[in-house]
Amino acid sequence: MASDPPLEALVFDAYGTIFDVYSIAALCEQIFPGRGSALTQLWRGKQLEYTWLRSLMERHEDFAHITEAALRYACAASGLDCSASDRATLMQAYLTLAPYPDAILALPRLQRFPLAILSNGTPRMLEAVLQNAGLAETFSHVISVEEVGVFKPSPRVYALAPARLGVDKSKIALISSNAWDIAGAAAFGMQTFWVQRSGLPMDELGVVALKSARNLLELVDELLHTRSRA
Ligand code: 2OP
Repeated sequence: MASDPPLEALVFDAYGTIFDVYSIAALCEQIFPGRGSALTQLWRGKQLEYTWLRSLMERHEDFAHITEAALRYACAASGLDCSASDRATLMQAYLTLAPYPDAILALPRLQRFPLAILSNGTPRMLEAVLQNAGLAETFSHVISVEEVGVFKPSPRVYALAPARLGVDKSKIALISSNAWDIAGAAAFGMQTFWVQRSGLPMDELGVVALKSARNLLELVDELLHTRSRA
């Protein structure tokens, strides 16, 4: 909306926005020929479901444990026998997920802003995946939900951004490919930019993003010119 104040910081979701969680399908396919894509989809869906359920149950477990639990479920539900060593190989691969090419191209153009990561990932997972992608120096702040012990879309997670950046929430952009993450950040009072990688419609959660685009490159001009300081 025109009434939104100029942006002073950009906060990025990690998994699905900067990093392609489906890039692990190739390894799943190698281990389970013919089943890689379906297993990866089920694994990601259950991983997110477990974050929401554990937050509602108030039984927090970190994202590394949840990701492995979701993998065990996805293999069992698919009738796949996943050995401890296969699980270890897949979990290790989660630390080296491929960054999206558009993220690699867009992020250097946004360095005018303080850039932060705000993610369900543990500090160790985020450090590893950023390092592996050559993005360790790109973000001034890497903020994990482990600081508050609850997952997105809890407002306690989004409150970490203004607290760590020292910028009012109304002047912070949350950039995510996850519609439920956009909804949580918008409900909290941040400006939201949705990277509609899936092509699916916005979830019906009572809020819509300020702007949506198919990838991060399409957002660069909007963020630099339309939404930043006059
Ligand atoms: C995140 O990075 C899981 O995409 C979600 O917080």
